[in-house]
Amino acid sequence: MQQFDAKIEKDVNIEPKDWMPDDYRKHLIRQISQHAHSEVIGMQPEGNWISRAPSLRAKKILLAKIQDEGGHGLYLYSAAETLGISRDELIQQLHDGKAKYSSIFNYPTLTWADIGAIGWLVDGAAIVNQVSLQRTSYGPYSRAMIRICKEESFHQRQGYEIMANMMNGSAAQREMAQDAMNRWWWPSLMMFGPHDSDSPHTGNAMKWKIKRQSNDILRQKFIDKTVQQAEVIGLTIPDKDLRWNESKKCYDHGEINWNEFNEVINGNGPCNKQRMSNHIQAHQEGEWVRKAATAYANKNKQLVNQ
Ligand code: BYC
Repeated sequence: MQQFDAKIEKDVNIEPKDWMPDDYRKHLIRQISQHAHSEVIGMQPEGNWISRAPSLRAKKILLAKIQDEGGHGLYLYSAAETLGISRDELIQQLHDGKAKYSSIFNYPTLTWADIGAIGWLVDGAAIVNQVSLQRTSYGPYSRAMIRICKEESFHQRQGYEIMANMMNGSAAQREMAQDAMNRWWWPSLMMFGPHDSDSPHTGNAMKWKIKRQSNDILRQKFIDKTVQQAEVIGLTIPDKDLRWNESKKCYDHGEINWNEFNEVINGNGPCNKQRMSNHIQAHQEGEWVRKAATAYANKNKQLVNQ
């Protein structure tokens, strides 16, 4: 325990074979697996628009982005597996409702502008959180974050480009972009989790340097950065209480609807049931692929050993 504490104190990464307290291991399995599930479930709202992208260029970019999200899920499942849990167990926890995924992916993508809003706001919020997590204390999670952040910055730019193009377009396109902004702004703020005073896991997460900054600090960073980006392209943030606070040098903002947040994370958001049933169906239909891949890998192992 003393060696573990000393490493945390000196910012030395904890690696899979190092001794670690059980609660640290459990905390990481919970957070990393929820993060992995979010990446994979997050492919669904965007996948909804692959066949309806407005140009071949837009379609190619969207396909590449969604493929990246699947890849992020794989890096993260691999990081979680180093803690002694199998991929099958992690997926089972998701299907049994024991593991969560990000609240944001329970909202529908109604128009093409929603793809812009996801890239700009959702990936933008994810980047703020993940840049901070690059310095998390668990080595495999930290390394996965470094790689993921590089790709997410492209995602954020593709979303902003869609929004900027629509704001330069017709009145109907500007209206569509503003409508997407109105629907995605508050759920994006909820991605950072409850206020610090209501966050049961933040105490341990900060003590063990799993989280380097709290939910509220990261949310504030995201707001301060995004307000200016919205202004540049002429979008209005749907918060009447949003104003610059000169003494604090940051934006004050209105209260988040925590009832809505709690409903969504407890399975009652607009798309929770659809997201889970799609995931379960895809998992069942993919069983033969997993079996074939495992058989192929085992066959190769046998050949090497002969
Ligand atoms: N949604 O004590 P707290 C992406 C839960 S995907 C759902 O503050 P913690 C992308 C929380 O789990 C990137 N649940 O917890 C993909 C806990 O419940 P449990 C997603 C939430 O862990 C495709 C309870 O509320 N990013 O970028 O200290 C396309 C109390 O919360 C949420 C990550 O996953 C939520 N928003 O802090 C496009 C980041 N918030 O577990 C883009 C990694 C809270 O006790 N995760 N809860 O049942 C984290 O940084 C932290 O886990 C959180 C929560 C900040 C989310």
